Amino acid sequence: MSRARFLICAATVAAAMLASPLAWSQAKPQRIEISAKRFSYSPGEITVKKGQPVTIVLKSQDVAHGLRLRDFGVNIRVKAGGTGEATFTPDKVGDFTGHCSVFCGSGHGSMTFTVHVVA
Ligand SMILES: [Cu+2]
Repeated sequence: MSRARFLICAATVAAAMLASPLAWSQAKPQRIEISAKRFSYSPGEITVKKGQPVTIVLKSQDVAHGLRLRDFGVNIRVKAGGTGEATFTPDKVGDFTGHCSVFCGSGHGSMTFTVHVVA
């Protein structure tokens, strides 16, 4: 093997070793369970990292509910007592408000959720 070829080979191996922990973390989103009950979410806010994929698992404790996060193109809808999930990768830092996306009664309009995205 020529010296140049060896160097290219070594560089490829090093790059693969550096890249693999990242690939692993992206393949395993952080799972966060949220329960929905008229007319709030529990927890009502979460903090996640920019660039780190997250799976939100929404569980209804009573009637049908939803959770829409417009900023991240997420809309989870669940039936009464049901569970649903969605995965997204926050691509911007800030505080974002989500809303219930299934009419669930008198307090539906004020049923909100906050996502804090940190760097
Ligand atoms: Cu609702």
